[in-house]
Amino acid sequence: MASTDQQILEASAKHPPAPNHKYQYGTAGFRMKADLLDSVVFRCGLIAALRSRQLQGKTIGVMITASHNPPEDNGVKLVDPLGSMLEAEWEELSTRIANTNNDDEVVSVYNEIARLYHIDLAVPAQVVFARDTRASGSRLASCLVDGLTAAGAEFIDYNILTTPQLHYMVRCINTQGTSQEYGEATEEGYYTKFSNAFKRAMGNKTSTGALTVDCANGVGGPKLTELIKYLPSNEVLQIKVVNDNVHQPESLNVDCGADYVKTSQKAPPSSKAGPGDRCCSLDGDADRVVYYFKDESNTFHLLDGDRIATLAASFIGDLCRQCGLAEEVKIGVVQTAYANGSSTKYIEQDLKLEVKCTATGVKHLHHAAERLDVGVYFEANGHGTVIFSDRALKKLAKLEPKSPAQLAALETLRALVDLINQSVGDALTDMLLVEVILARKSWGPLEWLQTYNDLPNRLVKVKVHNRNLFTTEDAERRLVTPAAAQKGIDEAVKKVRNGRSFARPSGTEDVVRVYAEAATKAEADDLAAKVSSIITANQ
Ligand code: 16G
Ligand code: MG
Repeated sequence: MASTDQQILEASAKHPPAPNHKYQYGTAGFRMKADLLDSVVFRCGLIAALRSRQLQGKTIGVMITASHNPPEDNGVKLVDPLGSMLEAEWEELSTRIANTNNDDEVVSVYNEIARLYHIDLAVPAQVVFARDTRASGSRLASCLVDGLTAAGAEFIDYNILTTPQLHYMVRCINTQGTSQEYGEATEEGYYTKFSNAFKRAMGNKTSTGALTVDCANGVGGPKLTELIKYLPSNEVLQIKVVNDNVHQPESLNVDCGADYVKTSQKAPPSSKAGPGDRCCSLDGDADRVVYYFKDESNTFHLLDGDRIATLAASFIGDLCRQCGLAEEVKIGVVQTAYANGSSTKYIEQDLKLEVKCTATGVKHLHHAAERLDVGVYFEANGHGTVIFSDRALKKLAKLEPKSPAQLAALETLRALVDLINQSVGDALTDMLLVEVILARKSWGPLEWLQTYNDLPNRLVKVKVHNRNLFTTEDAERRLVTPAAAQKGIDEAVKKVRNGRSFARPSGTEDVVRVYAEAATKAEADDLAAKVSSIITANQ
């Protein structure tokens, strides 16, 4: 037996899988109760090493996080060289090795993958990893180190980072010394790059009133506190950091954070914000953000991912027009079926931009956005970013401004390219983007809200015996099976004014999710209830 095989065999024996547990690399990697994950994280180390070798030693990232899940959960996901999500084929290989039952088989699956993909096991493998603030993180990181060591990979442990910071590191390392050099692969490099871009994008503008940032008691707290040190003074932008207690990991995502705010449509109970105060919430690993405020009559208003998308698309669209690039640079917005119908209508009819709809999950939106010159993509839940194609970047680099106004627009646009994290949706940089746009427009949250009116909507979870019975088409907007269910949904939708509804199996929980919107809240609630009962009856 080769010595690497022996090392993998011995190390694998120290990380036995949980008995009878079926593991699956889902929409956001493996995610579950932390005590079931040791073997999975160990084996992800093996997969990361193989993937790096397959790509001739490019650096692969591994992030240990369970995002908005409860504190006792954890998860692991792999990051491809440009900071994007792992290629789908490799998700399946990860699932396969995770479900392998004994240590000999782990070794044989490892070697089989190498054979299948013609991987030269002598190529040095490079892996970087980080974790969020969960109590189980350091134990799982040591499982990963065991896997990487057994596979003979070289690695850097970045310790605690936000998910987008890890994606940033991966992209920086892999672009070093190329024309696409992204930045310095250190935390300081991250803060310097984005704070400098923020200063350039703000120009001489200042924001009105403080921004309160709820950090979900997660990794976003300490990282935002660090970022603030690099940002301009309070006169330009004042940020109040709340829910940043990472010393009590059991408080992570509890009654706070982006998922709490989006799902319950209210501010965290701890919020002390007054009417008109601008607030936002990050999730547990700081890759999604939603804004909100209370109006004078204390009514809560959510400014979610759809709102960030429309704000960014409209602002970038205006800048492109001012630069004379409107015809040459194709701007589009990518959404999912969850996007509020009013936002889609606003983008198409008012902003006159193209909208694409994809299946749920960041990687689907990202891939669709890559086909545009400027791809603005956001899920309603606050995951998203804006990406610029090489073609668009070349045009921006070459453009000779013909007037001072054009020069100003061009400089702002160039600063935005640097401000927006191109590797993945990043709550911290998305937040800075929103702050720039609001300051530049001299808008508060009320003006932002008034751009269009959301259709009342309702999202419900339906427990089913087997969610795999439910299959979809048309970017998850229609059910293929059970066929009778879609017929029922079509009929129910027809009876409601401005009605739209769909049902899709969750990629992260054993449920079917039902979304409904309509002209009034009562109709949206009714439609959601009707569609839920159709799902229950047709399984
Ligand atoms: C994951 C996805 C998120 C998606 C959600 C849907 C990433 C990084 N995260 O959290 O984008 O909205 O799953 O969950 O891709 P669901 O399938 O349970 O509705
Ligand atoms: Mg997250």
